[in-house]
Amino acid sequence: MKYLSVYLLSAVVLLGACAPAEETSKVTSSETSSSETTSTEESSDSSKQSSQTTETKSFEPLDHELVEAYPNLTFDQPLHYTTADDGTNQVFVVERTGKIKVFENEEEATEAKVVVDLSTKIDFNGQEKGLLGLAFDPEFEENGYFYVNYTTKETTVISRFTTDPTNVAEVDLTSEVILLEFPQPYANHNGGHLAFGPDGYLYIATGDGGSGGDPQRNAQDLTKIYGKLLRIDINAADGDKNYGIPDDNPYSDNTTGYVEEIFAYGLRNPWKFNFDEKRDLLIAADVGQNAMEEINLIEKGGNYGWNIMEGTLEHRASDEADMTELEAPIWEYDHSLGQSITGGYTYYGEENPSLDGVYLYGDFITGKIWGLWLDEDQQVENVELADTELMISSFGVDEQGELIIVDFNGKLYKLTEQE
Ligand SMILES: [Ca+2]
Ligand SMILES: [Ca+2]
Repeated sequence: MKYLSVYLLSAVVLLGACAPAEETSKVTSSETSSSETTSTEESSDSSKQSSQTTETKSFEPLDHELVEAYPNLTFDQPLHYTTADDGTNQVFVVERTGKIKVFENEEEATEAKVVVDLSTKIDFNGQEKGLLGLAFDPEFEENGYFYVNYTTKETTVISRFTTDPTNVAEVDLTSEVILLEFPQPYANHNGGHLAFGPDGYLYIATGDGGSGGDPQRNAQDLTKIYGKLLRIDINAADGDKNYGIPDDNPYSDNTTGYVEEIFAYGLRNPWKFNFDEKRDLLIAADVGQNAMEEINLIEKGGNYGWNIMEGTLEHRASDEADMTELEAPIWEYDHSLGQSITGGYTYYGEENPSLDGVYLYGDFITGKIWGLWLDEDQQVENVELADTELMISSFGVDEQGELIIVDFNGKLYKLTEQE
């Protein structure tokens, strides 16, 4: 309990430093700019913080309007938007019901072609099942490889398909090579996002297996694949596996039965993670149980708490875990603001300069979109950017770095800065 107190205290301090930005919202920036005229403890606190920061940037976003990005296109339960980053300006949308579609990244696009239809392979009964992820090989232009994450009736499958990179609208289902397949104990919490890191390795989010509260304590169990962020080397097939384990994975070559693919653990249902390569960050949003939605900065080998903690709240004590070893989220919000976080991306586009370097994310249930500013000392400032009617299932970034918001109801949107 001593460790717990220390942990909770430091978590409170962290959040205290962040300030309850949902309440302050735009007020935060005006308070900051008018701090000279106030002499409250708050303003002296913030100036102290500023003096410790070598590069101070106050986060003052302009107003943003939500607009349809491709008014002529509608999708069936879309949950991901991405590119092959191959300079073709094509973009891809993943539909939960099994199709991946491609179209030219033009506002006036009228047709999205089916790249692959996996509806015969997948099972999408249950709200969180289906085709859940898509990532293109870093060498896609040469090898035509892309990777998907989907559920069958009983399992999760991570597999590779091959297409002609010059004509992606033709994929042969027999080109599938399964990398990983593991049972799903419950229909929910299947993670699903996968993406290549700057290290060239493929990262895969798994949920805690499902049910509620992680009854099997999978997320804290290093012998289980659930509740983890995995990392594999798709260029190093090893024995009977179609991939290799990076030598510096935390449990590579262990003799204790730990899952060698583990990169980080203690996650509940990480719904979208991303690499902010400019700042060398791996950011993961983790969906909460009944209380807290969280954003984590993932470090190799880190334990992100679940199901001992839900955000900075104790969820279910553990006799084994050392509470000082748990990583607190960099940001969290309670269920008065949202009930299912959807992680996004750091914005480095051109169209919304006031969001430059800001991590954008949202909530699937309430439709709110926020910007999280993170400075070099990992002090954060959170501002609500939009309160929408959307079911935000994902964010995506096009080849120009512009951010797309994916509405599970079928349309794609973007934020447009108002002068
Ligand atoms: Ca599951
Ligand atoms: Ca956590």
